[in-house]
Amino acid sequence: LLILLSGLIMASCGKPRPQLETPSDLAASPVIPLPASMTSTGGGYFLDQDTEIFISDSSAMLAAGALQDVLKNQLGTTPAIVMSSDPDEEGIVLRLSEDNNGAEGYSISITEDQTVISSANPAGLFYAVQTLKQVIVNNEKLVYFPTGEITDAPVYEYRGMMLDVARHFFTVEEVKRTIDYLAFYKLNYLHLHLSDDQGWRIEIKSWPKLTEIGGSTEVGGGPGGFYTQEEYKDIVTYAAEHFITIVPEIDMPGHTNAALASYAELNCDGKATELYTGTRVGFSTLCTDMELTYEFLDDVIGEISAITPGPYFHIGGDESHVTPMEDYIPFIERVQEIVKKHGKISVGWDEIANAKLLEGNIAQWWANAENANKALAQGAKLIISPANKAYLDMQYDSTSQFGLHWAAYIPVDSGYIWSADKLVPEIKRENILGIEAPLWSETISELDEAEYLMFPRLPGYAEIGWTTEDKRDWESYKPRLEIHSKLWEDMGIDFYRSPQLEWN
Ligand code: TNX
Repeated sequence: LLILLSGLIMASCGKPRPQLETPSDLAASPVIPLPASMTSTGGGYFLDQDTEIFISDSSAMLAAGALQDVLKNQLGTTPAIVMSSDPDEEGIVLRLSEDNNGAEGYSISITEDQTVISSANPAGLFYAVQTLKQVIVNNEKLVYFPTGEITDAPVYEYRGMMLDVARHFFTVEEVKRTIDYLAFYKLNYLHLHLSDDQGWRIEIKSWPKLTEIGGSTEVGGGPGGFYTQEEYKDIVTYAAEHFITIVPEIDMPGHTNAALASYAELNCDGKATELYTGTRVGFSTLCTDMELTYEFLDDVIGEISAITPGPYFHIGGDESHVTPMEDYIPFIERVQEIVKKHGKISVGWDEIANAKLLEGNIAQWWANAENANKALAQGAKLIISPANKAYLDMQYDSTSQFGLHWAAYIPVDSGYIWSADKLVPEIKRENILGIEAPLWSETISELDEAEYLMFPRLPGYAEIGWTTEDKRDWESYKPRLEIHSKLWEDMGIDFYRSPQLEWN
């Protein structure tokens, strides 16, 4: 306290201002994903009981609220949010301005008098708050922002994670916690794998047995579960409040046993299949030459699209090993038309590139570069999710408690050290919509098990999707990641203590 008091000087406004004993260094902040530029001026913008947050437009409210939460923890009091369009307010000013940095970029300018955050859109303001949260991770005693400038913008517009809620069901609360983690790392899409052989997880009002029967179990024979449409809407809203868009997936024509067990009439032979609780893939298919199949899909895609504000509907399309290619191709082509009719853009796993893709549709490369090239040849953009690099359900090594290893073991460094536009020569940055890290759930059934596979790897995928390649390297990333373990502990995340990192 003495040191603090002796350091007080009178600021120009007449209010005593604390001084730092040693210069601060904003540019050394352990921010993940690493911002495009950070420069330090060595001082401190001090926060106290009187600090206020100024916004000029109510659309900045979500970011202001997130900032309020961060500061409440640090200050013990809740800073007020004040409406003002005066750019010179002495406080933290959140400003929506025409400037620079693209749709999701932002800048933060910190002087000893003022902190100004600006962005063209509310999303950028929200990302700036995530950055500030990480800037102050080490600053326990004096509550200040180090002075200087940050300007930042993402490389890719699609930065996602997939959660498989079909193999094992995850509750609404678990999905919301996952959304919190994505938001903290500026990921902006959550792809929900809502159906598979083992379970159907979303209420379809016109086909109620999908959830009554198809939602009643999961891998291992547990009780399964499903989201009512109201619950799904609640997830969508919560995600939107964190600037995250939900991408719903109904996998087809394979991976459909749960639907085929629910309705006998969807089967070519008119007989319902048995529910399935194992982990094999590739044994089921919708009846592709039956008209009812398309009426069914029209209902399913229509009901889900009506409660999905985002632009994408994921049609799966993977591992349809028992659908002959001559049936698969017209099926995928017809389903894309249904998706389009309901106002959505189709995304599918890379196999869909064997069919003719409608303009604007997206292929997700997971296994087969040849398929990815077929998509490119049609002018489609790609989501990059190579299983041997980006699959969160791959084990870290042979001793990992959860996960599979059919594609690779993915230790923390290997999950980080790659670039989406360097995997094969044909696929360049302009062909890529973004990257996604899928988390399949054959081996996990609870959030803390998901956390074990996500952390410490998920922040690496966020950085690959956001930060330019010339700024990414393991030696700079590793110490930042190590510091983040403190944040994970605060958030109650059960992360894996990888031997590749040093944990304090
Ligand atoms: C392959 S990746 C699958 C999934 C499995 C996953 C397990 C993809 C499009 N299909 O059905 O859950 O491997 O890692």
